[in-house]
Amino acid sequence: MLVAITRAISPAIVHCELTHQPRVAIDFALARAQHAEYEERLTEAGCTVERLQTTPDLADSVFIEDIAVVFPEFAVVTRPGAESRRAETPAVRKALEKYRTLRSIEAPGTLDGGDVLVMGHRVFVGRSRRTNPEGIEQLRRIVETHKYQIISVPVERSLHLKSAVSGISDDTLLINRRWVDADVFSDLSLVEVDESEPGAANALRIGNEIIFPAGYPKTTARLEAQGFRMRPIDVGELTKAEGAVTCCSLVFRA
Ligand code: CIR
Repeated sequence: MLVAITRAISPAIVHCELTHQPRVAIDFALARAQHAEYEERLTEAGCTVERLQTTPDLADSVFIEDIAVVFPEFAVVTRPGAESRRAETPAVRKALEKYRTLRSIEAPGTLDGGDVLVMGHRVFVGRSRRTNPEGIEQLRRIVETHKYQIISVPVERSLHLKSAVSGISDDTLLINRRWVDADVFSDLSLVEVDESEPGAANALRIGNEIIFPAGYPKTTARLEAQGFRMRPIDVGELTKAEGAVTCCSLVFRA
């Protein structure tokens, strides 16, 4: 069974963390409708969706990807780089403990799941504003016992590694080369986002389907031409909070 854990949008999303974008008004009702549609896409792709509740103080709770990294053998509960997000972890821990043995990132380490790109047994980890070298080192110690290799990647031009590059098949990445150095991915196939759509590198692959933001028609057409099965979704309100499609779920086989 494929499980997708999501988390409700908090009304405090209007006070969310912002790094690269100016604050613009978020229509809460529309954001909720878009999130519900996103969950429908997950269901259509074969996932059983389990939505966690939120509380009024957890501004960024919908972006659940940052709170854990789920491997087939175990899961790691993170210590998010933004202090305002650390209170998101207990509910996610509780939800995951019925599926996996859990490990944790501890202070002074910080790690956001949005910085972790798993491709087979290789784990690319963004060294970013949110993920520090100590967090990466802790992750390395946790995963190496299961034969995963950590590759640390500098991230300076985007919030997370997966804002700049994400997996769209077992050996293919969708990448914005202007935001991340592509050399480290040289033995994988790379599809570049259209130059006019720098935010398009975050795609959520589920099996043979790609859940993808509707606002990037040129990159969508490019991927369709290469045979990818695109499932567009309007996540415009979540984009205003610097979120995209991978960040709103934790998808794994139960
Ligand atoms: C934050 O800055 O933490 C949120 N406003 C957005 C997090 C997006 N997460 C992700 O792309 N993995």
